[in-house]
Amino acid sequence: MKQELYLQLAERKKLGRKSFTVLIDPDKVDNKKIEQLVTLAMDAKVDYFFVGGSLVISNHLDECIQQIKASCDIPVILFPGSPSQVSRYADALLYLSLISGRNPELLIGQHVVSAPFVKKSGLEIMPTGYMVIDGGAPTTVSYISNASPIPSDKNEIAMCTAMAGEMIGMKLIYMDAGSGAKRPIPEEMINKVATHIEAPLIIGGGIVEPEKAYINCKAGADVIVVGNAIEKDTSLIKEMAAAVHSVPVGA
Ligand code: 1GP
Repeated sequence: MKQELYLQLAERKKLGRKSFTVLIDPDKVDNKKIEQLVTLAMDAKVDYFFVGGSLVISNHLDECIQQIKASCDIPVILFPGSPSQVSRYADALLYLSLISGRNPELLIGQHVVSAPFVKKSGLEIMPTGYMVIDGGAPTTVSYISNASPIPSDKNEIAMCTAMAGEMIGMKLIYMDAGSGAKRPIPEEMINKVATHIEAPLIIGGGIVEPEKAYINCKAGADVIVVGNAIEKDTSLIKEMAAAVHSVPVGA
């Protein structure tokens, strides 16, 4: 199985180099917007694109990814809200298992149904322990997943969940307060989790200020994901990327 991007992330983590990712929801972009985002992302030296959403209604996922791939070398990683969001044009797939919930469909059920299709795609598969953290209000992901998020002050639960996920074999841990969360994940929780796992730690949900992205990295995040705030103000791409990349290497 391909491992190129995972090995790159693991190496970056070893070196203490932080990565910035722009999340693109195919439902919210047209060709012109994609062109604008790609130009800004290249200029800002964005490390990755995540493409997906909890509820992708449009059917232009392939087209969206092909356009990004044709215009830049930034790796495109699928962040699927459902098994239908698989495109062979991407570079890799976050193979998400919702380890913070107790919904068997999202832990393993949907994976079983889609396994042959996913394997046939030829994508790099990145086994990812996905943890939804309470962001202060129900988000699309918390509603769709039909699973309770981890309360944002229960650092030990988050820590144990991430540790268990890693020991089960998850290569990445993604803690998400949900798109547009009112409250992003507290630094204390990020720090607690980061100091107890070796897998690269992805953090997203409700990050609207570059300072918060920076603080999260200092607390132990390896990858910062921003979607909503950039949809509203694309100039944030540059500021967010600069903040994440300004974290001293090895911090
Ligand atoms: C959501 O982590 C991502 O799944 C990003 O969240 O859209 O709030 O930046 P935002």
